[in-house]
Amino acid sequence: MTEAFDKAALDYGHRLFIRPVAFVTGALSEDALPITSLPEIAFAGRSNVGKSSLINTLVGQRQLARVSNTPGRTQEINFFDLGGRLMIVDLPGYGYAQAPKDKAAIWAVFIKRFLKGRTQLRRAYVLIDSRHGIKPQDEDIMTLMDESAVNYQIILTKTDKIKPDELVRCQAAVTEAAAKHVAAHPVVLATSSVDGAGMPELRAALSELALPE
Ligand SMILES: Nc1nc2c(ncn2[C@@H]2O[C@H](COP(=O)(O)OP(=O)(O)OP(=O)(O)O)[C@@H](O)[C@H]2O)c(=O)[nH]1
Ligand SMILES: [Mg+2]
Repeated sequence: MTEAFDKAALDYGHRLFIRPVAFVTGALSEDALPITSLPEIAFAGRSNVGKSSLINTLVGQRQLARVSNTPGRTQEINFFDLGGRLMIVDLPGYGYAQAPKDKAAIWAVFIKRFLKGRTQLRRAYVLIDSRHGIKPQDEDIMTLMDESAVNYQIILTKTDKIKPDELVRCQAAVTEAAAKHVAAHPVVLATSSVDGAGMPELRAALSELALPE
């Protein structure tokens, strides 16, 4: 399933994302979370799936969120204020096998409590590597959000790395899996931070969740 955005919606999204974006804070614990009333959207997903890269491509700044070849790079919850209209949240990745067990467990609790308890969170995005599809840790996070009534949508990443027919198959399989989750948006977005695929549509979707102009 794809979602159609008309030119006006795409333009509106474009206008939001040319606004200045500012790093607010990186929170390592719940008491360090910023107190704001801005609507928030958060990017969640396995370590190395491309969360920080997606944020950089969305806002058109190469080094806003820290990107790394080393999985587990983003260790705190990072907040970015987009033009005073939307807070973009970069979550630490889950499922990083090499992380020390105790550290991984602390992150998992922190991420889960954030997703469950953050009242201004309008929508979470669960990023899935288009080469790998949905993994058990993704299922866990999705089930947790179903149970906590957190709206979320799946975004396929790194589509520049697969062939068009592989993308069609992956999107169909993931769409079918999403349909089994009550809180999942039925549309699965396909993106690439390298060639920019899916970015205008994602900007348009996010602008609907932001404070109005
Ligand atoms: N080809 C390609 N590579 C990508 C894409 N997005 C991210 N990458 C690469 O994947 C690696 C991980 O990207 P990050 O954005 O740091 O991933 P992350 O999900 O933020 O990782 P953690 O913070 O460790 O959870 C980097 O080497 C990126 O350059 C993409 O769309 N296409
Ligand atoms: Mg990251």
